[in-house]
Amino acid sequence: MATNRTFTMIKPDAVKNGHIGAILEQINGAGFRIVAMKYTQLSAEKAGEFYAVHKGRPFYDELVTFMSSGPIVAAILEKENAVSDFRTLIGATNPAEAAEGTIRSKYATSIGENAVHGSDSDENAAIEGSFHFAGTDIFA
Ligand code: RTP
Ligand code: MG
Repeated sequence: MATNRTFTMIKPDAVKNGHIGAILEQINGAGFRIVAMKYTQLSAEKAGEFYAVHKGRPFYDELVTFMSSGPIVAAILEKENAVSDFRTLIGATNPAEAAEGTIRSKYATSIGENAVHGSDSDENAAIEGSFHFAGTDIFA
């Protein structure tokens, strides 16, 4: 399997609850290398753009408000099979359904405030990575 990349955000709930260090440690421990990273806050406009695919869903406004409510950590991660392995590492969207030991099972508080984002395809990983980082911000 070729080495490839995924994109993640540690969401405002996990940042507020003091879990940045533990989450990054779990990500590194699972074999992902951080090739770009920043601590930032999304405007409501930027959060809406990032999650535009969900526009019209009942949770969209809540999601945009939540994702712009405080700072996040955004990062590009590299590993073999990155997208799928990272989705396994974070667990199901709803923490009540997330497998034991996954990041969401440990740190998410609800289906909306679920601690981390992970890209759902190689194509979206590339789009989401370039949404946050210029090529010169990436150090492979
Ligand atoms: P993400 O994109 O953040 O990695 O999450 P995901 O793929 O597991 O879930 P997705 O369906 O893409 O939903 C994006 C985010 O919207 C919020 N959400 N809230 N209240 C709800 O029913 C609901 N459903 C989704 C979550 O923050 C979810 O991660
Ligand atoms: Mg998603």
